[in-house]
Amino acid sequence: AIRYDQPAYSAAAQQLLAREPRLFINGEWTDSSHGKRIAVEDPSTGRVIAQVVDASDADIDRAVAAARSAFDDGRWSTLPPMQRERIMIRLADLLETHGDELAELEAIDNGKPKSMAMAVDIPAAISEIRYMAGWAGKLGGETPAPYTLPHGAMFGYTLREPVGVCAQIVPWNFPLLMACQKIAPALAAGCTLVLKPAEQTSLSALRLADLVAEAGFPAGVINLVTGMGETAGNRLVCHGDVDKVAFTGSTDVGKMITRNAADTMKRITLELGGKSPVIVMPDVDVKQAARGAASAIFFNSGQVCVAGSRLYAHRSIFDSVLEGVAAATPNWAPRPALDPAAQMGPLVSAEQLDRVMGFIAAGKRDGASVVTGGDSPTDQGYYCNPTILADVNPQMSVVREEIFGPVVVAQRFDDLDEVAKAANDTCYGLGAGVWTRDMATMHKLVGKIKAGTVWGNCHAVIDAALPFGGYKQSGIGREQGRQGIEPYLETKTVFLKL
Ligand code: TXE
Repeated sequence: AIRYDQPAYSAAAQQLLAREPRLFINGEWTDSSHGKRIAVEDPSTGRVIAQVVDASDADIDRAVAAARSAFDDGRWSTLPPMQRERIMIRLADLLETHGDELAELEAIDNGKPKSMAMAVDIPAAISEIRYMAGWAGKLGGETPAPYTLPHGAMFGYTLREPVGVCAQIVPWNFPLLMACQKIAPALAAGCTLVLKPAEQTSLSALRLADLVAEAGFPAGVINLVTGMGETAGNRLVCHGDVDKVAFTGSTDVGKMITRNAADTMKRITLELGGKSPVIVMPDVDVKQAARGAASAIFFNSGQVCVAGSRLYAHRSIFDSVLEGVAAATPNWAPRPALDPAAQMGPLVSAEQLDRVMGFIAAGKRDGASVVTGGDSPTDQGYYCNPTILADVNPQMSVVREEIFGPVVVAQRFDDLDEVAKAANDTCYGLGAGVWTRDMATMHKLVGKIKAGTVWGNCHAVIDAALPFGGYKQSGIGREQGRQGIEPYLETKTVFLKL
């Protein structure tokens, strides 16, 4: 086994790690009502590097109460929209100023290479806020022309009002980006919120709360609670004073949230799991498509909801595509997240590594063959080698279930209808990649594939201005773009008899 050394943390990171575990409620750092803690691990080493609060019911209730009164007294929603926009832009600017530090926190908390966090997570998080800030002053209703009924003149119009207090529960794969994707539309709409990061990755959210205070948000508008899903998360979902839940995470928990939010008829948006196909047609530049297919699955160690985890290559080029993906794997050999040479880091946790290894073992038992990887390069930290499985069939769990690791299953196909059917043979519908130079083929597949996003000759590109979300069991609603702010707004219709 290779021994990996994680380079030393910066002074800024060490300072954050040394902090007393606290919650950010009503504009200040406060102690939890009890002493329960969650250990924070660096997945590159497996070492415990900090403790965060495991919020109690009383803590959650306090955070919700703060968000409730901040919403009810209108301290945020009745600010002139351009002022909300300015404060949001200030937060985005602060994230930019502290980008390097935030990227390091993501690296030591999630395990992703710092260089990747710098290139992807941080700029995308900032864009979410800047883009949504622009909507604050541009939201409005409809005003049809007045008309006359026998009993008098009528004038009707609509108002768009913020939905209220939002519980925002995010996962560990893109901690800061997911947090910003959630808070930005809520803030632009005039909502107040309680944010709960994943228990594995709370560090960047803690730093975000500092920057929230510095940006000048009124107290109680943004509250941050760290804690476990089944307790803190569930308390938020069931809370009578929460109006809306926005969740990104597993499909199983998404279903549970749907059930638990039903009693209070909360508005919900869910961004859940996926098993996204990557389809390679016979006319492509094979090398280029293979490199694309490799990064579609190995980026962020495959811990991406739209990871291209099912590779379908046309029979005539299958072997060379597979060779190309295999040839790319050395570039994705996992390394410690702070190693400047790292392109892929470890998985987030021992639990996730076990889960991924369990899937690989099941695939082998079912008869899949391992083309590359399938193992861990070291027993220290949670590394998994980039893995390609071939000789699979559509019944195997490795083909059907979301693995959420650097594991791709490769299959052959003969024609377009067959591959479209195979691509759709899943309960998920989040993303799909199509590689072809023939635009007629491209458009045909775009039309046939049931997924919230289809990428042509690329994969996993997102943009704050374009909606993101899932068909089928990959979710409900859309985030980002104009559509992303809708779930944070109610519509009130007003009729006036003149
Ligand atoms: O997710 P969870 P886990 C998938 C992926 C992964 C699997 C398990 O396949 O292997 O899920 O990961 C909070 N009420 N995705 O167990 O549990 C939890 O605290 C309210 C895909 O880590 O869904 C965390 O903040 N909240 C995915 C968040 O939900 C609850 C990203 C996500 O955790 C809760 C992550 C409850 N009862 C995992 N239980 C994607 N779509 O990108 C948990 N939580």
